Amino acid sequence: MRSLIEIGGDGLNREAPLEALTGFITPVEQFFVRSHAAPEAFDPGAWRLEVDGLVNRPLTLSLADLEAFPRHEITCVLECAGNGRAHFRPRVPGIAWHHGAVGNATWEGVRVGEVLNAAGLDAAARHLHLFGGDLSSHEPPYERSIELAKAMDDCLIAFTMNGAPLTCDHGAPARLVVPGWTGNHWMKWLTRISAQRRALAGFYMDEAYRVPAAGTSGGSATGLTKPVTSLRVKSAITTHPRRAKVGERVTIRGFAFSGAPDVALVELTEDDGASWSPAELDPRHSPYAWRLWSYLWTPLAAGRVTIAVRATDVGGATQPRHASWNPGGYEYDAWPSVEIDVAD
Ligand SMILES: Nc1nc2c(c(=O)[nH]1)N[C@H]1C(S)=C(S)[C@@H](COP(=O)(O)O)O[C@H]1N2
Ligand SMILES: [Mo]
Repeated sequence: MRSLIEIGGDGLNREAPLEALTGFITPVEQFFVRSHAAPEAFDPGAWRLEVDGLVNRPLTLSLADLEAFPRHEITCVLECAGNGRAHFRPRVPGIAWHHGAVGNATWEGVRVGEVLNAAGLDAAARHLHLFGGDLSSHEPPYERSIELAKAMDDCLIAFTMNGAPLTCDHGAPARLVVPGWTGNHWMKWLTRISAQRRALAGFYMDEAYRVPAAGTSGGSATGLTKPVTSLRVKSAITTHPRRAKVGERVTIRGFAFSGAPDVALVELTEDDGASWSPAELDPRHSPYAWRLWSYLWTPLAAGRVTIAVRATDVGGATQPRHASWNPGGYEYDAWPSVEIDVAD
């Protein structure tokens, strides 16, 4: 089993080698970690979640209190908004992720909506402010807010990942799960949620995790930006031979996902996009989970062949040839490609 690769930068940042991401469920040992500050372990017995702000009955919940709410489970992708950043040209500052800051896991927990309703959510609330237990160990503090509509719709306060209690690296004892949205929304070591009229202000809302609101390559004329939210349609190649022989069939494999929330089509090209052939999609899928795919390829001529892949989601969006450059290096979604040397 290939282990995670330390990627450097502030905090704890590890990504998976793409060739390890071949399963429908990503084991915790191969699941990337992105922590702005070195994570601390929390005593689950002493841990409390504060629920306050625009609520009629502010709550202080122990883990046992939280676990008494109805349990829900979802299998979905967690991807860092900066996954692929190392491949932008010109280069951009920030953690230089290759393509392994992504994984697909089963998360179990309770609905944010049910917890907020138990606290008597006020109709005036529009945003949910999120605070984690690593706040004091980082400057500026990693704190964020999320639109209440998304939080109420399908977000979970999760305590398990792939059937086992969350590890400290992944936010134990409880973290937010935001199906179909980029990882920056998935607050770890959750200690307080606060219903508010307005979005939270601060570096991680107003400066980081934003892309140009208009224009396609590098900026809007107006300088307006918007937050990264829904995952873009994306694919990756995890398995391929480096060498092949004319007339001998080989298998190419990978995964694809979208915030749409499902993938409709994965295609491969060996002629730089002039023609495409569909890959076979694995039957396992659920909304916001990734879809494994495989493609049987028989080379017809000797030489070095570049094979590229693109995915199309159920909303009709297709992965672009080139990613849209932006100063934060977010949403890298260009066609992935590999080279195979074909001999006679
Ligand atoms: N409290 C806290 N939550 C956090 C972070 C953090 O640094 N502190 N990093 C966020 C980012 S940017 C990502 S991509 C995901 C990564 O989750 P993982 O480490 O479980 O893969 O956690 C998010 N939640
Ligand atoms: Mo991230």
